[in-house]
Amino acid sequence: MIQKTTIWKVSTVLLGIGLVSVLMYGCPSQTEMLDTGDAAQRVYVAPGEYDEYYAFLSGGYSGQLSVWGLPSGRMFRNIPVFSQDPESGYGYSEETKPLLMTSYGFIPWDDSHHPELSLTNSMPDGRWMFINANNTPRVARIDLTSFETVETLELPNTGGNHASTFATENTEYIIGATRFSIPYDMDMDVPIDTYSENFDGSLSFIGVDDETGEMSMDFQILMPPYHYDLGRAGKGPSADWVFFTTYNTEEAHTLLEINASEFDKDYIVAVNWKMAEEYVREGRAETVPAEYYHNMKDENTSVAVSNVHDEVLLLDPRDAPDMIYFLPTPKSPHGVDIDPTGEYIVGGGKLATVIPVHSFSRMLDAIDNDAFEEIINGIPVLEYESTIVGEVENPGLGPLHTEFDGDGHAYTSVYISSEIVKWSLETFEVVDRIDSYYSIGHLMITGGDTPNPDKRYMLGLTKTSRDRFLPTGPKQLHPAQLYDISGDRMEMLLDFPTIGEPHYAQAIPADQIRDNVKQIYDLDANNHPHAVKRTADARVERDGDVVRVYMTNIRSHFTPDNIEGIRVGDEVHFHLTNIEQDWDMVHGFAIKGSNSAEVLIAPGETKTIVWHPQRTGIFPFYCTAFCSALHQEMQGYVRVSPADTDVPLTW
Ligand code: K7E
Ligand code: RUQ
Ligand code: CUA
Repeated sequence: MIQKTTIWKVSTVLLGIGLVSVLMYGCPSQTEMLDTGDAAQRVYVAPGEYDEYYAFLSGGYSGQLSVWGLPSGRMFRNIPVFSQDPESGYGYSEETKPLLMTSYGFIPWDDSHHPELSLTNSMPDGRWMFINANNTPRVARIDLTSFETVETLELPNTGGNHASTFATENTEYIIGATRFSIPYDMDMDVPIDTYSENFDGSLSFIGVDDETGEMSMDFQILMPPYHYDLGRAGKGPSADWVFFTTYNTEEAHTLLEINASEFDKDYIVAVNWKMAEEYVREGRAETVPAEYYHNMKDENTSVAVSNVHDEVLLLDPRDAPDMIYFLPTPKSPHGVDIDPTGEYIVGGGKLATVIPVHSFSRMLDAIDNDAFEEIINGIPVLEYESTIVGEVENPGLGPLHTEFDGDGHAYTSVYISSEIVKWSLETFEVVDRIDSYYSIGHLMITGGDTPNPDKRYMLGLTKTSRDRFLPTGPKQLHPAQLYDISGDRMEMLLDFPTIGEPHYAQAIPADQIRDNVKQIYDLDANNHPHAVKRTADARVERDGDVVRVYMTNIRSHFTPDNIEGIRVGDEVHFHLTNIEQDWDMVHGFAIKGSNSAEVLIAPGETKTIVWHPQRTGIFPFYCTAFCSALHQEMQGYVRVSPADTDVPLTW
């Protein structure tokens, strides 16, 4: 039976949507129009000059991470992380395929939302970048000397890892959490309507080795069956804590858009990770079965290797007191963000009419005074009044995410009313607002999530472009807008399309990493098992049906370039070593009829692509990257004969 209340709620939602369209189409523009020439000047980076910042934008459903310059809005690189990339061969080459292995097998795609730079004293140190996979829960590490994905780690017993990746003060941990509650034992086959009895939440603490960056699935915390949306680490006084937002504390499993919005408040979860770590050290965590993959590029050979694990440490808050608290927060909060001083914990209640601001010091007092409303699964719920210090009024409709300028202001993205509101951390009053085009998700201020923001640029990552660019059909790229926030008012400088759907982004001053970036892979240090470092060593070897071609590439020749004696049904491994040692001197390799991809091989690197010839004939292969005036000559032939041929193997 459909109850009246449901009908009422449905109509409120519809009313909301009506309001949304008014706001989206009818909203009078509040944009501070800069003199165009002035805006152009501020984003202009002259030919041959460098940008001030690297910006890293998550790719959302492209599963990638794109690298841009600020303020120019020029794209430098698209780094494949969780998705195969036929352009580079990532996820097709034998060296990179293991990075996409999971307990569900090889997964060629994912949805990546939140990039995070590694931190030292809560400031980006320019060593690594981490990013999450939302769908088949994983985290990845990208090496910022090569801008390549070097490691992926699967999160066991998790249903969608959205709250990742956020780093603690010195990257001791990267945090993760289950977005969708599911039975903690993932193989459990139960009716969905036993949600409240059988489903669980979990938080993940992924350790990061300070020297090598290598990740490890250190422990998980068992939580009530809510949805854990976003995480953030504290800083300064709150550096020992991490925070997560929850929604669906209603424990609904159907019609969530209505049923998970019923309560006035959900929670921000505050976890003392130092204490959790101590409990784990004391042996209070239980070892439970958990199958997950940990894949990493071997430093020596540059070949990724998969390791399968079968257990994880699980801490139950009922056995670990004084470690976790719930801070009631209106209403289905999405983002949680911590101000530069580490004192304010800002929620983004996407359905709330205010932006709630909690105080960390008041939270500690409330804990000391046992100001608890109730205790859920060993987790005390603090009284709302005991932690809240401000409610920003009139923030617009649908506040999501907040960043800071270090000058006493916070900037919150507001999705439904499609704007950014700037408010004071002293008075909690809105002091400025500016339109976004259109429907903003995250925003990112240069250093805006650190203790020491640069009050320079703000990037708004918006969901739809509509009329902003020349139209390209019903589906267009998601835009980003660059704002100058150095003055009292926000000013829009630039509007540009991006790759995939950027959710969050990170920025770092360019001179902090620029000089550490590798120009080549050192050929002498190439210990790939199938590398050939001199043209004289190039060769072809057969072992049963497996043929290995040890091939060198150098301007403008493949060695060998004519191969005969390949048979239908063979498995042919082309091991390609680019023996150049010049910056940016890449070669590509592609062979006709291959159903795999090409590979691009960087100077000094070895990459392998496997080919299964299926019919006889002459198959040309060639270099796909225009590498010299004789690039068109960089080619070869493979002769494929019947399976029972007498043609000898020659090259
Ligand atoms: Cu708000 Cu996935 Cu960070 Cu997108 S999430 S907007
Ligand atoms: S060839 S430079 Cu096809 Cu003219 Cu590329
Ligand atoms: Cu090598 Cu073109």
